[in-house]
Amino acid sequence: MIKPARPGRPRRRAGLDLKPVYTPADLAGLPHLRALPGEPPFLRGPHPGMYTERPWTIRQYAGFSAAEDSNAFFRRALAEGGQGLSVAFDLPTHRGHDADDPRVAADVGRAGVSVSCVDDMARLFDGIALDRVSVSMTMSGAVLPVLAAFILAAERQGVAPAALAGTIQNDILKEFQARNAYVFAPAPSLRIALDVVEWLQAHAPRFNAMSISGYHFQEAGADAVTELALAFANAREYLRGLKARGHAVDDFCGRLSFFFGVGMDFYVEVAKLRAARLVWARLVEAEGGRDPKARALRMHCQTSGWSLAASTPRNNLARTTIEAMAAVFGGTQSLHTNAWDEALSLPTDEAARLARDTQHILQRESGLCDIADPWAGSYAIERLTADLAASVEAELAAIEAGGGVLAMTLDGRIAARIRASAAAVQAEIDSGRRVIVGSEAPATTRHAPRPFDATALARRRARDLARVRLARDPGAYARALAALTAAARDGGNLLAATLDAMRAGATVGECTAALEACWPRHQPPAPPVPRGYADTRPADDAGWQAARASVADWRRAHGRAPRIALLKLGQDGHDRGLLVLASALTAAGFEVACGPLFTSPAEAAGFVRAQGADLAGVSSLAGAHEALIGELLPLLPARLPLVAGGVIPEADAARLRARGVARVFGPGSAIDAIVPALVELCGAMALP
Ligand code: DCA
Repeated sequence: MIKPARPGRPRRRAGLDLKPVYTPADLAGLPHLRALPGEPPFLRGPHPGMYTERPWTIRQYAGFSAAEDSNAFFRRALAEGGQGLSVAFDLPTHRGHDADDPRVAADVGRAGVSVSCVDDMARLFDGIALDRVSVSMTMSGAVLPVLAAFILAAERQGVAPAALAGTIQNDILKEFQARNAYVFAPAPSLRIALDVVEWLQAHAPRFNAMSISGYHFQEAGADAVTELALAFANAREYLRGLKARGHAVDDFCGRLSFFFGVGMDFYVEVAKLRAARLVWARLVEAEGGRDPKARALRMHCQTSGWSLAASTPRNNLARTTIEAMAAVFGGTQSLHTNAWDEALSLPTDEAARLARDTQHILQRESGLCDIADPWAGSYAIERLTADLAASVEAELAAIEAGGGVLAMTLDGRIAARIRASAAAVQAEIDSGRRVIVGSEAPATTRHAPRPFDATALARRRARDLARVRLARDPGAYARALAALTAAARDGGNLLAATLDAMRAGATVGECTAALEACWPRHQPPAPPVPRGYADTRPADDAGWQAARASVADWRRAHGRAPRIALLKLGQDGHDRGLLVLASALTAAGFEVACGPLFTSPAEAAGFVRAQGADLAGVSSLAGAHEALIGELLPLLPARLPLVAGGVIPEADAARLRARGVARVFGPGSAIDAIVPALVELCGAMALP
């Protein structure tokens, strides 16, 4: 007699409980099973034939250095089969600074392309027909001058706004919750975002006026349910804001799109994307939307950058392929696949090509496009889809009950929750409960990052901007900037006023300064150290016990806890790694102070002194480490050890060590090894 197989244990994945076996009983009572793709509630996709009629858009996020360098890259990508463009701007541009502003010099052209004026934007799209290629721009902070520059660059090509197809991210709330690329405080930022939607609706109806992001929550540490719940809570806030301005939901919802991250929890991710469409259709209906176009969610997906590992990095090709397949099975309209080397540096050309070709293989060799929504009817996926949708709707109700997403953003509850979840995930990895294959192997891959000549770029950018400033009529641009300040103060559409200013020759930084005359730049206080690591890491774990014992020994010897100041420098607001480390070090027994974001090296040195730290640590993910840390080193108290971590290529790490940085911890460094290493460095200080 055949013994019935014994099902294994249930597993908890990305915020959901997965049963080992699903049966027909799991489908009982699910109302959506009979719906077809292209039909409300659109769970099975926004179009009837899905990829059988048109595959998803291969849209790779890219941009670096100056406009002409990125233009060459874009043209090559389009010639080699890229289907749409997605522009990565550098951090100074995101934060509304011109490339020749000395405060942001170290970050210019590093993590994206530097764009400060209409001429830059025109060079970025030189030879690329903006009425034929759809362009997505990841820009929310400095959305007004950057979008204005794009519209005016298209105008120079003879392309009217009405002919433009593309997307502007314009999702400002998530910047305060997870990503930190804001310029102004939440209230004026929200006004700016809604002004942009209004202007586009009136003048550029084919352009997607918002790309509302869950991706950044996932990257910052949120699970699948929280990713969707926060994206929809923000979407609901925008939607209600537009309704309050007198717009009908059906008039603008069709041009709001979404952006989700896709990680390694394959089944959950497929179900998540299907559930997203269900929740959105219901939410829009509840807010008064009736037009099917307004209720059909369209999305862009990006494979998870966070899931990429630095050791054995070519394994990342497999990870990205799996994640891309989940996005495709989930029915995405547009997809970015990460390059395998992104955990080591910004992607090289060859790695970027492999990432793009992964999508071509999926589209053209695998047969994945032959069937619309192929997981429909699966006991497991349908059940997970329904469970996820229900959990997301429960969270949305809880956010409403908690005072709404704006209130919860302003008082930091949302950010605190994501950070605690990120720290818990790290504790799972460190305790071996979450496996990263290859992470135990020594980093052996030889990798040559894209060369970058910061001095030459700074010279070029200064020359570009000097030319623009010289060519304009000083009276006209100054008057237009004054009108922009007046519009901020007294009302009037801010994109219209910014278009006037940039047409008169104003720059991104000058438009931002004109708005700053009314609204000061937003500088939030340093975040509190998140809990989460201590709650999740098992106390009896041997590696963790040894790490904590090393801190306890130091405390006994010195009669106090070792103090570490953790810093971000420059415009790099990616603070997940820093806050996870802060959580782990606090749990290990350190006293941790996190510095505020966007500090100069001099301000950071002042912070370290004020904290009386025994040790300082800098986390860098945006490539400006050599310049910024080099400036910080001589400003620190003599003999105070400085460590660095983040995405720092080995050659840069060697140079930093030679200049006096005590240790450089690459991505994936184990907390159990970091803690005793830091304790040892604190010991290098004179005993009291
Ligand atoms: N059947 C019929 N028509 C289709 C189908 C199909 N299966 N698939 C696509 N189409 C149509 C669309 O309706 C659309 O036409 P429209 O302009 O008249 O509405 C056109 O083909 C293009 O398809 P779409 O799904 O809009 O694809 P994209 O232009 O790539 O836009 C979207 C995708 C998610 C909506 C957009 O917001 C986007 O590109 N986001 C990217 C955001 C990004 O890059 N972020 C980076 C971090």
